[in-house]
Amino acid sequence: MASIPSTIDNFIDGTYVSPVSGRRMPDLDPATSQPLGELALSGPEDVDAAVSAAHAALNGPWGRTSVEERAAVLDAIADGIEARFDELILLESYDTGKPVWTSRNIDIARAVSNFRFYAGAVRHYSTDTHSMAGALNYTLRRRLGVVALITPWNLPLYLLTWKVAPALAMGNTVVCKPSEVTPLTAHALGRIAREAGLPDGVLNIVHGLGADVGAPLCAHPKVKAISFTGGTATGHKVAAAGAAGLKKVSLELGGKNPTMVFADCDLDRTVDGVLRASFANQGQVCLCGERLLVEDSIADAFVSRLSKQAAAMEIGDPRSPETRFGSQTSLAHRDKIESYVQLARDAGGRVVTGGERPSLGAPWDDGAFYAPTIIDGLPSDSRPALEEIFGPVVTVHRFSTDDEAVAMANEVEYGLSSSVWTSNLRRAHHVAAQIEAGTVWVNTWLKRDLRVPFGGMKASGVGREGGRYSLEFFSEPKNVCIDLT
Ligand code: TXE
Repeated sequence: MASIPSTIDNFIDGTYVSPVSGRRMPDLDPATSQPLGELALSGPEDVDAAVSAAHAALNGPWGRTSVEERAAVLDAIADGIEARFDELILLESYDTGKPVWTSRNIDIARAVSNFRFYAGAVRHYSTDTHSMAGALNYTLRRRLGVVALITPWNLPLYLLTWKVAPALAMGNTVVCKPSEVTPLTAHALGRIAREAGLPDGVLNIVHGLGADVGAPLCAHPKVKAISFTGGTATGHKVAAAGAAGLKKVSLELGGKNPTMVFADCDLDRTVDGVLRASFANQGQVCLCGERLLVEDSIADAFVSRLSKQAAAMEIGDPRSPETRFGSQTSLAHRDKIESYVQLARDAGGRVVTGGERPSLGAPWDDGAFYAPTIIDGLPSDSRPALEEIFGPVVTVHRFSTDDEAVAMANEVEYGLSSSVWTSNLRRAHHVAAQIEAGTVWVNTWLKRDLRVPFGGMKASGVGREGGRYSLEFFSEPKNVCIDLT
């Protein structure tokens, strides 16, 4: 089995330490419900120790590093992740229930890319000058100081490194709060960063529950900014804590993303693409399309093809290289998904495929498995069609005109992403411009250039991360005006 630590301790000031309270709780393998290790249940005193270490490190060697020195450390961390690639793949799979195929090709691969990308981005980042009559203005960008990075359980190392890399690139020190559901790869990152030469106190990781660790971290007076990815409900709490302290806050929250399929789409390519957009990572990606909007004339045929491919997905042992569909990340989350399917049934929805726990035999029947599910016949304004389920459940809705499709796409409170499948170029541009979402993919899904602005609007968040957007979030601009007369 992967080198899973028996105790998952905090990483503060360059060393692994137990929580002051000594309290712990089991970290479970969601595919079998077996315990993996004992997670530190930290509290405000642990948060304070981590923030103090981060604050002190600002005035240590890290505070005197150049851009090139910081970029070199980011590259060294990427090397360290690569050196432990197979170990991290297994840790992520055991912690989340996702197949090792997903962990290898999505999660850990992207963790390496995040560090390599921001090493390059900061090397090439430049600021502005503004020349005026009799004076020259130039913009300096300085680090913020200690920043809080709070992340969820669906893509643990992928999303944590997406925040750590740019924050460090701009010279900040960080206190990370990974999800209590999936602590293992964050735990491993501490050692990797230390061995890569990151000075003690620059990266700190505090484990525990949101209310006990996340909330005091957001409220801490020495924390200058918060970057949060998680649910919209918690996002409201984080925003309120940030506002109280006038802190910069970046929120990447939930979504209820429309997948819009027009009759003139390339059918084979669209069925494959929509299958991924619907069920990648067991539907646990904030960018997944849970609302399938299909043009009337092809709807029955499209749904039939999609459900056949969904039913054929290889579900089972997440550690088997053939598996493409693992377990949800907790029993509690699987129960939430199940409750929405029941709600859909009660509302008259027709389950076309899935809608049940697959029977996989021991030890998987004790796990949080749920079959990929497609539900037809529900109004597009019913609760299962409007609320974020965050699992492998897609509701189908029909439209007959472009305007109707756009209206259905925008009727949700969220605005994170959308995918549009059509061969009509004019329609693609026109529809993309009208959809209320931070990202619109056309004839593809989850194709990611890390330089682009990434984030949502409405209930899906505030702010954008990615490329210079992240570098600028994690820094403070200052204008200097030099009189030349
Ligand atoms: O997220 P939470 P959860 C959605 C999905 C899911 C719902 C809740 O619908 O069902 O969010 O998931 C920490 N102050 N997404 O419970 O609660 C918490 O410990 C500061 C979408 O995982 O948002 C964890 O580390 N921090 C999402 C992190 O916040 C607090 C991906 C996220 O937890 C806190 C995952 C507080 N008061 C779930 N309370 C996406 N956008 O990708 C909790 N936390």
